[in-house]
Amino acid sequence: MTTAAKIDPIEPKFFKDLGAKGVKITYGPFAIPGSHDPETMGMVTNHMFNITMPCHDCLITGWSSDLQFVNGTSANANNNMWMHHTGLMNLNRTDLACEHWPERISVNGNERSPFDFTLKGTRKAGYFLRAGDEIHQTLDVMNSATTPQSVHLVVEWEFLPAVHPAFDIVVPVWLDVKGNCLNQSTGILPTDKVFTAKGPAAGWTSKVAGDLVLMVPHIHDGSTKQDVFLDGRLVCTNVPAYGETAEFVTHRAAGGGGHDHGGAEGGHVYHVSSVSQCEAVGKVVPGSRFTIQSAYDMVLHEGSLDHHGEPEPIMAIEFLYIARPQAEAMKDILAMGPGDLKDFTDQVRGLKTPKEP
Ligand SMILES: [Cu+2]
Repeated sequence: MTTAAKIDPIEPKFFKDLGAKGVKITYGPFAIPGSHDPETMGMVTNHMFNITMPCHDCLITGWSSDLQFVNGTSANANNNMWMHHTGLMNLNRTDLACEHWPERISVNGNERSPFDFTLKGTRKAGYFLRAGDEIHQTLDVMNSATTPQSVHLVVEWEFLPAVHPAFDIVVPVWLDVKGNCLNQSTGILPTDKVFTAKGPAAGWTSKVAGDLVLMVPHIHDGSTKQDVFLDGRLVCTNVPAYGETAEFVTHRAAGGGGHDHGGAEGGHVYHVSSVSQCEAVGKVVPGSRFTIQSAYDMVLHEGSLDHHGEPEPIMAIEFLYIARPQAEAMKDILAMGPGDLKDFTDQVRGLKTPKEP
C-alpha cells in the first residue's frame, strides 16, 4: 500500500551552516473505526511500504513524530487517539541484531520520543539513506472512542541533503528483553504486577566499532525504569515520566472498558508522556556485549489494557545508535542485501516458530 504524503519545508534546528534542511511530512489520512467496531475494536495496523522520505543519498540526522487529527490539532490519549506503535525499517539492509530480518531503525509509542543523532548539533552523526532504499513504516493507531476518527502521522525530519565527509554513520541496534529476534520468553505473566523483566544473558554482541551516541527506549505504562549494561556495567538508565501534560491523562468512566485503560472506579489515569534517553554513552568495540532489564510496577502506574480489555503484554526495547567511522560503515552498508520482511512480520504476528538468531 502506498500512502499519500504531503511535504512542507520547515526550519532545521542544527547544522544550518553545513546545509541542513528540515521537512514536515504528513502521512495519511488513516480512518480508524470506533472501539465498538466488531472487526477492529478501534485498533488498526497500517503497513506503509516505501514511504516518502525527506531525501536520498543523504544523512538523516533526526526526526520527531506526532499523531494529528485531519484538522491539524494533536490527537492523543485525552481525545482517545493513541499512537500505539510506529516502527521504521530499511528493507534493503539486514539487521545487526537479527541478521535475516530487514534493518529495524526505530520503534516508538504514544510517548512520541524524539530522535536526534546530532545531540542538539554537538555531534556530527547521521543515518545514511541510500538512493533506492525502501523504508517501511508500521503505524498502529488505537481509537478508544466509540465513534470513528481520522488522523495523520506527522513526522518532522531533519537531514543533510548530501553525505558530509565529516559525519559518522549511525547504525541502529534493537535490544529487547525478549531476545535479538524477539524469540525468548520474559517469563512475565499478564497478572504479574511488580517485576523486573530480564533479557537473555547472552544479550547482543557487537561486531562493529564506534561511539554509542544515543539510546532510545520503548516501554509501556507501568514501567519504572529500564537499565542497559555494557559488559556487565550499567551504562544507561531510562526513566519514564507520566502525564506531564493533559494530553497524556485520561479519565476513567464508571464501568469503563474497552480501550479506556481503566477499571470501574472514577479518577485520572496518567500515561507515559516521555522517557529519558542516554547520550554520548561511550565506545563500542567488536566484542562489546549489551544486556537489558526493565522494571515494571503496575501498582504504582496502571498498566495498559488491550482492545479486549485484557492486560497488554509489556515491552522493553532499547535502540542503540552507534556512530561508525564513515568509510567502514559505508563499505558494510553497500555490501548488505535486503532482509526477509515476511519472516519478521510472521513472527510479530505469532504465525511462525522463531528461528534462532
Ligand atoms: Cu510497545
